[in-house]
Amino acid sequence: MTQIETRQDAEERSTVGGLAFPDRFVWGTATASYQIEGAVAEGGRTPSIWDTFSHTPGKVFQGDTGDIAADHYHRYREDAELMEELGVNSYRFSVSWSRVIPTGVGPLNREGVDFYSRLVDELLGRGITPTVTLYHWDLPQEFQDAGGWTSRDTAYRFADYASALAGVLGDRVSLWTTLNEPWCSAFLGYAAGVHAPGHTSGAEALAAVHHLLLGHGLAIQSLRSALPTSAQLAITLNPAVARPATDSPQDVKAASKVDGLQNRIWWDPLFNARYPDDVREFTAEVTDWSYVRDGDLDIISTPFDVLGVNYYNPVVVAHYAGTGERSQADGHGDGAGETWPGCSDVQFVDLPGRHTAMGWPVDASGLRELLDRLWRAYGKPMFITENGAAYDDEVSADGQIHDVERAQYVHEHLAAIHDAISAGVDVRGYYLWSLLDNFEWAYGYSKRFGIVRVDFDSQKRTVKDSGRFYSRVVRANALPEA
Ligand code: IFM
Repeated sequence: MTQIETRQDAEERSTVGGLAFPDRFVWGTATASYQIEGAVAEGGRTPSIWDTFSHTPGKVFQGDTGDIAADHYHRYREDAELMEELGVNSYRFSVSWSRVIPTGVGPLNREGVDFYSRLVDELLGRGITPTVTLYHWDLPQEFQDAGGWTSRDTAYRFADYASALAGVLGDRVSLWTTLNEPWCSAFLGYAAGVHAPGHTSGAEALAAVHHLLLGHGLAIQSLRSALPTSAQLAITLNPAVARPATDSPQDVKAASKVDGLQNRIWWDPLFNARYPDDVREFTAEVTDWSYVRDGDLDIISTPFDVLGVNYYNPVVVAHYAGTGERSQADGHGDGAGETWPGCSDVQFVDLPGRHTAMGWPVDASGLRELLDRLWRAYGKPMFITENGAAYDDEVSADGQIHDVERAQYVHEHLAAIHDAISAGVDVRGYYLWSLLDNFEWAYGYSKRFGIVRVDFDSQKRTVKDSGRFYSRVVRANALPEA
């Protein structure tokens, strides 16, 4: 333990008068396969849609790709050691489908499985509980060639993959998440065109919503039958806190549309086996929803155990009357397409105050509000499966990264979670996004979310001040006073 203070140091510094978290609260960090692994052509792995997209000129900032990324495929031991030094007790990572089942169908690829198996063993050996996400956006390219998530078949193949992976990791992994942020897969991938596969069709995005949900429901069923009864099953969503810019009925309606496409289009089918009427109505201009078949919603609403919540910022929404410049400050970049089908009368208004390097406002009250809403509506235990911030870090003369703003961001959001727990909301853990600086999708390596800096030339890892701050919180199981 060279860089990070010891448990004893931390306890001494700990938090007299601070905010204590419940016993057994899960303290983790999160990553995703394509963002950190690299080794895209090793061990039998075949290309995913993100390999194709990132290698297409003009799609990713400066032509960056995940070919090497943080080289985690070769450095997973070092990264697990870092986590142990930080003191985190859980690690959420995603599995590359095309690494474990090249081309997406067929038998398991032993080399691919071995990588994740070794990773899991390494973590367990260090007292870190592995949490698996099955799908964090890197669909095998062959499925995209056959329609991707617009094709019903992809949902069934996803369930096969879930079942196969459960068979090899299920003896050691107890928390499984099916999809990560399916909103991004559907709307950024098929409507806005800023994520793989880069399509710009509202109709495709809505078909993708349905098939992602169907894939989730089928995967929950196959995981349930393949895993021990103690396994915890989840889906991770990125719900919006969509605030109307004013109390005017038009702004309220605009915010409700965003709420419909980012929240209720997922929540209603998952928890109540139906799609929201208003969403079906205002999207009728782009789709007839004929891909929803009898029985699908029963599958989609198959019960799961815990809800994964990814939260970064709230948005402010206003009516757009069709004249003048339409503000698009929804924080997802300028796609060639329309991110929000059926919402040409909606615009996004920037919030005043602090922003991260993504241009996202810093406002932890949104997380507090969201947790309250979800808990009151569904009563499902929750994990914060992602939360964190990108800033333009600088390496100081002392070789360190004094990222005060990131630590402050984490502090404020943990305080919001603590407040929610104190009010009776069942939040069981927190996974900071991200352990490492990594490939931030269309932004390439220009945005750094890590609490550990990665020098992408040398692959050297350096714990940032935010990492030291998080380590103190984790070890004390409490948040120091601000
Ligand atoms: O990097 C992403 C992650 O892959 C999904 N959630 C949001 C993060 C920050 O943009």
